[in-house]
Amino acid sequence: MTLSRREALKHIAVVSTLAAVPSVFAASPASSKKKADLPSLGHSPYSLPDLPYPVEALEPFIDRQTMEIHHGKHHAGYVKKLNAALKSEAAWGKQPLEVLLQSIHTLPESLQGAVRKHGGGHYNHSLFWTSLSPVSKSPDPSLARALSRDFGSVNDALQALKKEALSVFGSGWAWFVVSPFGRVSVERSINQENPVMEKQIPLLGIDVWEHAYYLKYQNRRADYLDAIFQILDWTTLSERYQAVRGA
Ligand code: MN3
Repeated sequence: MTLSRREALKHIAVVSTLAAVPSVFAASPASSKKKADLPSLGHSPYSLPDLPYPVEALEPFIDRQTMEIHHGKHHAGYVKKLNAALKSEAAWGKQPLEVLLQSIHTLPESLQGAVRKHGGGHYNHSLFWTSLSPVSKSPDPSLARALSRDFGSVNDALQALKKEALSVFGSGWAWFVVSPFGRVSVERSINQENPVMEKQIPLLGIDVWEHAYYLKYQNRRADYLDAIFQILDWTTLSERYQAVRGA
């Protein structure tokens, strides 16, 4: 399928505004400047990324069975359905996932629903797995200073994120987003929508779909959030923050 001229122009306009938006999947601060226009999730066909730790590594905070189903079934399902939707969309299929998400309002109608659900699902979970670690340290001075400036303290920032996460009705996500000037704020989204669709830069997304916690925590979403805060990968979050600040 080829883009109409009008669609193509709209698309180019969107893409040209994206060059300055850094990928949050930068591998390290050293490479972050080069990553700005090279999102590492790439373009279709997508594949399910490996977890960056063994499937049971986050116990007792997140149990093995939840991780197996969440990563191996739910996330895998988003990848499969996203690939299926993009298979017949030659032009859009070559675009990086972040570009598809940022173009959500101008995508052809036939593609919009699939990118919103499964593109968002693939992006959000890829970000989520790499935001957790069995070895949680603490934010580096630059991120700690930003959180203290914008919320009062690192703990106040987490409490603000928790409040936002508890206010998600039904399935969705709670987010730390970073402005290009380094200001951090909290947001929430429904289903698999995310800040990228609003051209914002996510630093951290917390999955509050029941599939993320129900086996172990049942209806106790607050307990799940407290557990997640014990296993945040502050090293990666700090690198992401620096990548945005340094871009
Ligand atoms: Mn999920």
